[in-house]
Amino acid sequence: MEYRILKIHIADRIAVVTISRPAALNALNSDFFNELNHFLDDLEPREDVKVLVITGEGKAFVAGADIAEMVHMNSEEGFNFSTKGQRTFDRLEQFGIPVIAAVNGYALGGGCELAMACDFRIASKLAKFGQPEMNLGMIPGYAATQRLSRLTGLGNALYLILTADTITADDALRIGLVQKVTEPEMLMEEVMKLATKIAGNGSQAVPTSKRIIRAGIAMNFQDASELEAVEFGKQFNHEATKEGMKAFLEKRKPDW
Ligand code: DAK
Repeated sequence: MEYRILKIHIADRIAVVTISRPAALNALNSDFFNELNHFLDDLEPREDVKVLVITGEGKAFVAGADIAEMVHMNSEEGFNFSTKGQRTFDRLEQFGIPVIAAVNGYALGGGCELAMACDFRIASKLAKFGQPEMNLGMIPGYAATQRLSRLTGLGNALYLILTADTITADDALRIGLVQKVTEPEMLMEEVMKLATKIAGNGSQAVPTSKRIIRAGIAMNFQDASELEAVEFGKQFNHEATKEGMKAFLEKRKPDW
């Protein structure tokens, strides 16, 4: 597929996807969802890629769903657009490798929801976050009503969605919406450092941890702990686990 919106760079076990529609502040349209799904189809079976990074080109990460496309939709098209977006974001959340949002600028509406569907959010000091849908007379549609409260607590989710206020990266850090804030010029360096660190950790242990943490949050504590025990046991079938323990005992770095 020829990508018109996504720029893709894969090296050293890390895939970086840059959303590139800067003239529209990278607003999410149908073509974006088609391209991202196509890319995820290609990436899914690859064993050489351990971490996915998503960022935006220009002054926005993503300024929301594409209002210019949405304004012309009838109810059936709106339903299809909604379904496609929700499935894509769920897919990212469940994707087999960790996904990092490198939030370089505006992350508003669907853009904030995209960042929240990723596993971590590292933000430039210039980033701004918000769910401004109320200003358009609508509610969030890509799960902000659910993910924002899980990430930041009920009060913060109610505040951000009901006021439609935009907050700074430092405030996003304070409420737990992002994990780290960097100087703008250091953003990609910090993100690549984090991605490299994760990519170098025991290869099956990273995706397994992600899967269990995400599955466990929807379970009661006892069932989730049982799931952990089952998965913990399965690891002993993996050479990587044996190698990690052997390397510790032999006082050397593991050879993964
Ligand atoms: N969609 C389309 N175009 C957008 C856009 C967007 N979300 N945001 C910005 N643009 C376009 C602008 O129209 C402008 O285009 P031209 O006029 O140059 O052709 C260009 O990007 C530059 O924007 P500005 O001139 O406005 O730039 P400023 O620096 O002055 O302002 C801004 C930056 C981010 C503060 C401002 O652009 C802004 O307020 N943008 C809209 C932000 C917003 O309201 N985002 C939320 C969108 S609603 C659903 C699922 C999801 C959703 C809805 C339903 N279902 C499941 C049903 C999600 C909804 C949303 O995300």
